[in-house]
Amino acid sequence: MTTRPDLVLAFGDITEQHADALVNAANSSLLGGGGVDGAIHRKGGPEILAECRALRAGHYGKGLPTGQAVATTAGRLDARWVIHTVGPVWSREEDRSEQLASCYRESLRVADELGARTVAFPAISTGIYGWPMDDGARIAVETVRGTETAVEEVTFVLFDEEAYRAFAKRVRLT
Ligand code: AR6
Repeated sequence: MTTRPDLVLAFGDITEQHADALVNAANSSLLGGGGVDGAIHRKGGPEILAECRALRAGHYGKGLPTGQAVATTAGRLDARWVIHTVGPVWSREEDRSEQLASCYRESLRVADELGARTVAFPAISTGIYGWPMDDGARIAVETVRGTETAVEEVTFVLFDEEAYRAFAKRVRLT
């Protein structure tokens, strides 16, 4: 059955969350980085990186394209899976909103394939990739609200006050 998931806002570090699946704001190498990606690999342990390397050795030899998503184990995190997705780098010249929306849609599609019922997302692209927070929140909330999925609960895990305020405002407006 597909319904609209309940939206929940949480404040803090996504690696402290419990959910069936935690979404990682990765890069196309899948081999780690800073921000959420760094925290997930640090806390989740080497099993996650080992599965990422296996993905690179197989189907994703050229890396995971922007806007797509793929799952691995969650290692030592309090979750069954990590869903890695690659957000677009913010650009003033080019509208990459559809790629950012695709990250949320594709992550939910992968979650459905896995049978995940609860999913936690960070604010994809709004850190190192430079996406303005208000617009990142708009795309996140509109896309999750507009996607048919069997996921029952989506938690946006917001790392600072600005992010929390932007998502709270958007949840009220949408
Ligand atoms: N938990 C929740 N949110 C966090 C955490 C955390 N532990 N750490 C940062 N944030 P970012 P991006 C917030 O930079 O912009 C990596 O190097 C952060 O404040 O993690 O998609 C990857 O390998 C921001 O609001 O992801 C890529 O190269 C949001 O999460 C690149 O960064 C996303 O910030 C991806 O950049």
